[in-house]
Amino acid sequence: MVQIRIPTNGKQMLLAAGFRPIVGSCWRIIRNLLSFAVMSKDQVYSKSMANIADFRFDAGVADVFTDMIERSVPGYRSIITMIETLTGHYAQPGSKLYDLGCSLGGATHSMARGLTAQNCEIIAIDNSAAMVERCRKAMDRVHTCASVRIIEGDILTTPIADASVVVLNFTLQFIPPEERVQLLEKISAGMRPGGVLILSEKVTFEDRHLDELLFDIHHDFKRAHGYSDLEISQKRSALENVLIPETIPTHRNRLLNAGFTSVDVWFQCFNFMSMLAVK
Ligand code: GEK
Repeated sequence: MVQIRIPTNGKQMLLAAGFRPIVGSCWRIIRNLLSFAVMSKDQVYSKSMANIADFRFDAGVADVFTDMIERSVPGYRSIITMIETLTGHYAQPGSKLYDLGCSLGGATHSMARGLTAQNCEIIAIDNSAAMVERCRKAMDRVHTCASVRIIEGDILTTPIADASVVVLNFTLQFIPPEERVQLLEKISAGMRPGGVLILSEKVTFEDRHLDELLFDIHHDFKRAHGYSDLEISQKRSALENVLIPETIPTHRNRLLNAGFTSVDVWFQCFNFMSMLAVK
């Protein structure tokens, strides 16, 4: 995505140029239009912190989330784009499509774009009020043949029913490991035969050399995208007890045991991957 920055003194520039009569009424409209394309830069961990609290999806994170995830997760944009194609392929008429842990609705938006099956409902859920508020605003601008519901709630307690497409795009890693089996069993039980779960996760590797190599390469990726060593190390501490990655075989076996019939990786970039699990 092209990064556009609105000059903070834009309003003053227009006033100085003699546009006073129209500035007041138009400026808010211009900013709203431009805000669609604007990504605020993630500087959450740029200053040295005496104590680093556990990572939270609060308003400060929600404000910069698109920039944060695109500069932190290799392949994120490709996965988001492919969710559109996968939705077109797997969505069944009259079924429900779920985006679990939707954040600002990146994947929800892709599902809406890719959907051609009629009479579907897209349900996007997140337990961060800050994310849900911004997701609702962003989804207001999306045109789709489905009805869209954005719910503030816990995916562990939300019912899943009659689903043909379910997306867990980098969300399962934030669910306590002991809760993951039950969540995947609930998703599987709520899916139609032939439906798909798209599960994207940061992963670890059993091979120690490969694990350390890809861990380091991920940090090189972050440096190449403008994060300082301080930002990388403070964010890593904040995520330590919050984001718990697992190996690809652990994910595959758990999905098969949960009732999915065909499970494999369809995308991988360093220590980030996405799986398809077909019901
Ligand atoms: C994307 N899928 O852009 N219930 C509901 N939401 C939760 C829960 C829970 N129990 N736990 C965490 N979340 C998105 C990106 S981000 C991934 C997903 C990342 C939510 C949390 O509030 C956050 O918005 C999201 O899961 C994870 O495609 O930041 O790496």
